[in-house]
Amino acid sequence: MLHFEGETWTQGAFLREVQRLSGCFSRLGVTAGSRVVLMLENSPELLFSAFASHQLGSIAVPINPRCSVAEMDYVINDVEPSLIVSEGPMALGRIANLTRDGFRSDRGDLPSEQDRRFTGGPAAGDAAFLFYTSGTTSHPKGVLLSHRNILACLESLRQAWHWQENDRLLLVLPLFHVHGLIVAAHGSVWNGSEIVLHRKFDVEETLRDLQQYGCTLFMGVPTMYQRLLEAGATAGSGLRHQPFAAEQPHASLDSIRLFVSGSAPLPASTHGTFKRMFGHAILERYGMTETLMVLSNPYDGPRKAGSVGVPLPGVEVCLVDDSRQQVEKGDIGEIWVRGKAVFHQYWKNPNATRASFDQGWFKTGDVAYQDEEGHFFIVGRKSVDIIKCYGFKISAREIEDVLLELPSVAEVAVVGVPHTDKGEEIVAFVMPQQRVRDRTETCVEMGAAQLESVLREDVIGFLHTRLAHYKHPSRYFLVDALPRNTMGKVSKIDLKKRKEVVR
Ligand code: MLC
Ligand code: AMP
Repeated sequence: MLHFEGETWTQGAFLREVQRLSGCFSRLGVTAGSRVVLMLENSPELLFSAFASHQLGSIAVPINPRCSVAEMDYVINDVEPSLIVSEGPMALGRIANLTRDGFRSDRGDLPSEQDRRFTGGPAAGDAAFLFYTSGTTSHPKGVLLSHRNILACLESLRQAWHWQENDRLLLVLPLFHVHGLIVAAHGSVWNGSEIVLHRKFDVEETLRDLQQYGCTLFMGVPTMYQRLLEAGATAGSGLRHQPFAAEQPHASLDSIRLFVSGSAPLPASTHGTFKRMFGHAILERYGMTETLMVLSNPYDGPRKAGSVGVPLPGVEVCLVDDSRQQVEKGDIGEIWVRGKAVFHQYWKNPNATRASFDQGWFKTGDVAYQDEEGHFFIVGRKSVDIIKCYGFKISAREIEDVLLELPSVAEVAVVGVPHTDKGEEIVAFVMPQQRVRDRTETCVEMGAAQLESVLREDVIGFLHTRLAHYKHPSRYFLVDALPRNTMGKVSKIDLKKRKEVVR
């Protein structure tokens, strides 16, 4: 059962929509192995399209519908789709473009051979999805996930989280990343449970529907939990119920059996306050687009605040030092992962694929230690160039390369700085081509408007043409020089620690 903005689809109605669409896709030229770009806001149509693509054995490529034109061009050139499903019409040469209106009005009959189900369609090893994810390089890479990868992850989560047919999930995560689309949406379909889908996360609608629909499951990124706490603590926030007493669990969320957090570190304080305020110990888990879900706190047994738990069923994890040796308990090492859910290749990028595996292990780039009981604690990432903001992975290099295209910019360094709501916020240090005469300090924070007047360029307008909004720096510093180490490389660690930056 799927609920969305007052409409409901039973399992049968859901399947009929999927089948109708797979017929429609097929007539538009989609075949096994061809790519179908899904550029839609959260909606039932996005889910129907993904499953229609699965039925045809094609590769679904979900992308952020609010991405910039440049980002969209990059993905479209990379995947060469045969179909783009979007909100509105696009002039894209020979690529078929199915708009939402076309989508709703297509009532064509189905070819009978396409009457296949999720598991009975393409062979389990065939590619199901291509997700674009940022790395340490400027452009995001396409992660090719097979049906086998996805089913391995979903089966592991079914066991670990006791996912059942009578569960009802409130789904507010964006459906263009694995957290929303694979873990939450496909997880629900795999278990035959219900979805209450929201277009996007809104605190009050979330609190309302958790109660109104009697939801049993909720999955979110730490920002969402932080905002739920703020709403809970604020009197007169428009909620139906009294403001929650900090020391008393809020009874109206009783139908929920599991709150899950992932995609970014959940601060131990958020875990503690949430437990006091709502009476639930959030279960934190760790994963990655390339590996799907890896570590999880236990469903039964204590959930340790600040820990991402232990390996999920069917997943092998080890911690490795710089000389590729496994570290002792308590010591820090890079997380390496092996298992059926781990992807096999980046799209058209054999060099990146080769570089990210070692003897069959995928090297995550995340750094952690294990306590005496075997629970993992993430301490950071190997690369300072990866930023996690709102649970989105962002490449500092990508933003730097865009800013460097401005003629007024000589050098630039982008870093992630801790932030209560976002997890990390994006901070840019900009060194202009021309020294600014009336300035004596070497590192001055300025708003975007002031930066534009100093640089005499439409910085923000330019960023909009190139990057989705969540990748735009939220703070700018004008500098005369960037700190460099003995090798001449910009020392981002020093920038992150600058007294002007730390709030
Ligand atoms: C958004 N913004 C816009 C805009 N839409 N600005 C102009 N025009 C528009 N149309 C702005 C927002 O105001 C905000 O700016 C910024 O863009 C970020 O947008 P947003 O993400 O929509 O922000 P917000 O609405 O505040 O929502 C926060 C959020 C959301 C946490 C609800 O970001 C979210 O759903 N995040 C989930 C990410 C996720 O699913 N990650 C999983 C990756 S998979 P400003 O200036 O206020 O910053 C993964 C693997 C794993 O990591 O382990 O799961
Ligand atoms: P993505 O590439 O968007 O799939 O993001 C994956 C990355 O998110 C991981 O490599 C981690 O850096 C981060 N991540 C996911 N879950 C957690 C978590 N629970 N705690 C800390 N970091 C996390």
